[in-house]
Amino acid sequence: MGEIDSVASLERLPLQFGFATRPYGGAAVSGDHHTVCPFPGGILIVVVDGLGHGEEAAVAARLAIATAEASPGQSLNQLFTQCNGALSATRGAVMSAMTIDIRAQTMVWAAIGNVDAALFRVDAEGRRKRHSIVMIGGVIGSRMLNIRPTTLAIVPGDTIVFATDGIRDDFGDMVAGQTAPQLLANEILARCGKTTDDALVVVARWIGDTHS
Ligand SMILES: [Mn+2]
Repeated sequence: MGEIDSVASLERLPLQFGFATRPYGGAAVSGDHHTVCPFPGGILIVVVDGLGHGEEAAVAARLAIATAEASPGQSLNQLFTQCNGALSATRGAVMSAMTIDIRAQTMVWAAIGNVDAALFRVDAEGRRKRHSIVMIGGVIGSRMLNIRPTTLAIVPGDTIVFATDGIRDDFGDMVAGQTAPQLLANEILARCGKTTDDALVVVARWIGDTHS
C-alpha cells in the first residue's frame, strides 16, 4: 500500500494516529518501523524493532512490516507465525501488534520482546486508567514463544501508545487529556526518547464510528 493511499483511506477511519521517530546517532535508516493498515472491518497496527540498529535492523523490520501489510486481516497468531518464518534469515526483531474490530469496538493485541504498548482511558470522573500489553520474551525470526493475545473493549477517546525501547518506559506520564495524537507522539519522542538506540512512538486514538 502506497503512503498516499493509506493516508486517504485513514481519513475515513474511526481512528486518529500520529508517530514520531529518530534513528540512532543521526543515521539515515532506522531499525524501528510501523504500519497502520486498514482492512475491511478493521485496522491493524504493527510496531517493530529490528535487533540492533542500522541497515541490518532495518531489513528485518521492513520485512516484518511487509509481511503484516500483505494480509492485515489475519489473526495475530497467524501474523506472528508468518513474521517468524519470514525473518528467519535476518538478525530478527521484536514486535507489538494490535487489531481493531471496528464494528465490535474491540481490539486485540500481543507482543514478542520489548515493544511496549499501553491503552489510556479517562473516565467521567477524570480518573485515568492504564492497560498494558503483555510482552512475551523472545525474538521473531529465531526463538519465538507463543504469543498471549489480550482482547479489550475500546471506547471513544481511548489513547493507545506504542513505544520501542528507544523510548523511556515512563512515556505514559505524558498522556493526559485529548492531546492530538501527532502532538503527543512528538512530545513523547522529545521528552522520553533515548539517544542510545533507534526510537519510535506511535499514538492512536479511537474516535468511534460516528455514523452509528
Ligand atoms: Mn531498540
